[in-house]
Amino acid sequence: MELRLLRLPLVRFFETSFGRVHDRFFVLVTVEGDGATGVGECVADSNPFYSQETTRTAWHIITEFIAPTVLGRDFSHPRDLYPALGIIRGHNMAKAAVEMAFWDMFARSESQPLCRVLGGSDALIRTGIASGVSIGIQNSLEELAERVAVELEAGYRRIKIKVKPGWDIAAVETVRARFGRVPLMVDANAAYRLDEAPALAALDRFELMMIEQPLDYDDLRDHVRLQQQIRTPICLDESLHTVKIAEEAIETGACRIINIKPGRVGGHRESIRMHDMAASRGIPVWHGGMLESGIGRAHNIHLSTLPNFTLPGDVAASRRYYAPDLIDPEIEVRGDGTIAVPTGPGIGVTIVQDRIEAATEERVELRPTH
Ligand code: OSB
Ligand code: MG
Repeated sequence: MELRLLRLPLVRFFETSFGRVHDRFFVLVTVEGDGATGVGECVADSNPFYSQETTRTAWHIITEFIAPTVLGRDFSHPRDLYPALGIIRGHNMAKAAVEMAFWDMFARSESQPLCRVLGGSDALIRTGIASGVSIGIQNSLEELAERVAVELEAGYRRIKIKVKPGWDIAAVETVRARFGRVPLMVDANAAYRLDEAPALAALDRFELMMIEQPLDYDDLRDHVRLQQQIRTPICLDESLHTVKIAEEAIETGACRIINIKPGRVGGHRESIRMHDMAASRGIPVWHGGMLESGIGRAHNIHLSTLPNFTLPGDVAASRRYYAPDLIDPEIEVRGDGTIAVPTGPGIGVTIVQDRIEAATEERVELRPTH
């Protein structure tokens, strides 16, 4: 296993309710075995604002705990990796980075595209996945309208705008006034409290597809109460770390839609389980994004081919994030708002090693000790 610490500048800053970022600082995992290699990208950020994990905690957990548990061990299938890490509580982003590298390696050793190994639907593999965009908080409403215009022009199937108290009603109103009934949703990244329910109920008249994670990152109870006071469906992101919590959220009415990010739930296996559980309860899911490079993005595209990913995801073109991306050709969105599923073995994209080297700040190789 090789770990690299990479820093990549974003094409444009990205701002959420917890702040503005200008680059991504992340761990890239490469695993080798069975005559094949696989790569996984850790979505933990340099700060613990979206979740408790950071780039450095992921590095620590992988080197000290995950690598010694998995290296040199026989696994007949990548689905067996996550359960083998059960003694490690949490740290799903660290686990996911290794687990996803393992899936890529497995798919390559079987000479299959990852989507086939994950159980993607023939229809989505053929047509490509529906792509949406997540637009951060901007300096002004005019700037927001410009961003939305550019993305609609590119063909994206759904617009998501980040909101927080003070950047919500006017932002949504601006988009509706300029662009009419385009598929629109908002993401608060836990910026509100239950006593602000009236402000959120005021969004009902805009017929949003959903409001994502309005309340605390670790809450279900207040979301249940909020959903009883607003018509807009609640979608949960931060609150759902395990399939069991997601089940509880559905059963109690804390959400009507689920955002799946493999990093947040511990990798592809747990994402598939969450997807299947939601499908069996008639709850639609969509694929979230974490500003991934083309490597993590490719993993996300393959996972998005599972049949209950019925809503457009936050999986967009490379050029919105990195120029150049770490892969060539980069990921592009087509005029109809879809992204083609790479057809080669594994994640099916070509990594440009020079760009990896240029972005690397630290590197370590880990080997079996037994
Ligand atoms: O809440 O979905 C989120 C980015 C970083 C952290 C959290 C989130 C996001 C996004 C961006 O919304 C999605 C993307 O374009 O990758
Ligand atoms: Mg979100």
